[in-house]
Amino acid sequence: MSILKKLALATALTATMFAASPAMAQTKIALVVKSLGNGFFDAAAKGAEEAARELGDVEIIYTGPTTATAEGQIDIVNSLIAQNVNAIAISANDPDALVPVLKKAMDRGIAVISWDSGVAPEGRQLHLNPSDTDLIGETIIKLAADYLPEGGDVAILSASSTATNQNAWIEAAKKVLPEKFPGINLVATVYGDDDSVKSTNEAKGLIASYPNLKAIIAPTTVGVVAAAQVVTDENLIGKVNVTGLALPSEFKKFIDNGASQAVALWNPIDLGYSAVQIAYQLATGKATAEPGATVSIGRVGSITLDETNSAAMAAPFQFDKTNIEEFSKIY
Ligand code: RAM
Repeated sequence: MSILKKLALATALTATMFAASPAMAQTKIALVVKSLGNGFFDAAAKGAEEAARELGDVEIIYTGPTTATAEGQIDIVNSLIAQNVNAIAISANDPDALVPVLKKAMDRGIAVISWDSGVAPEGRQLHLNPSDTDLIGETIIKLAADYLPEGGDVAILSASSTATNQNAWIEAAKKVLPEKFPGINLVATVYGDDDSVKSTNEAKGLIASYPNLKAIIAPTTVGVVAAAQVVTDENLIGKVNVTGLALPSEFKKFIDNGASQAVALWNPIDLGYSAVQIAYQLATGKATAEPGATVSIGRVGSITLDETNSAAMAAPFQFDKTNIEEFSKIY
């Protein structure tokens, strides 16, 4: 080999080493969402990037399937294991279907948490709920009941039928219905899979099937927009009130046009930020997931884990015509 070639090779090797070393020092955290193209998760990803900047040595891999299915997420988790990520923070499309692949990830030394929509305890080290599940369950019914003094028929338009978070909120809602909201009659629960087209069709179906429907409660940011658009298009403003969990930036126009009186949500940016703070600490051994442990979530505060290693971030906010404009500029 000529001296020039040797020199060139040495330079190339050094360049590779320099390029590789900062990357090797990085903690790679995958934020796996239910599906891509959902504004709620895009807002969470903003928070994740903010946490990464604050922590300094973190790379965020924001990923998810194109449709909200467990199968799609299983493929993604397998490829993240192959990429040797340090942590996986997942909002799961199914509490059980992901357990085997997430166990495999933990066996390989990858820190695994669920956030937003949980996986069963054996498939993760910790679960971060956005807010208290019972509180959200009651809030979504109250949002409808507040504008139905005489009571009436309401229906739920959910995300996918296996989504852990929506199912938990719906169960909590059903628990409080008979006692706290005796006039509210839940006539149906349907599933739009966090897909705009399917959610639109399901909302249309509800309106066609239940002529006395007074409110559609959609505890999903995708479903709530679809339902409000249907109510708008079918000239039902003032007849059917749409409510649930909505991203102010996407939903402001339906508070403005009266298709909805009020909705609620926690801060999705803070949720993504908190998930990364937690995943980072578990991956680097700075925190341990065990019942009773207090884990810092940076600027958002701290959480204390219950007996299932779960905790809730913060209370939801309510948005109506007095404040949605302000919040719509943030998320
Ligand atoms: C959708 C998703 C997400 C949920 C929000 C409220 O974006 O289903 O999991 O938390 O709605």
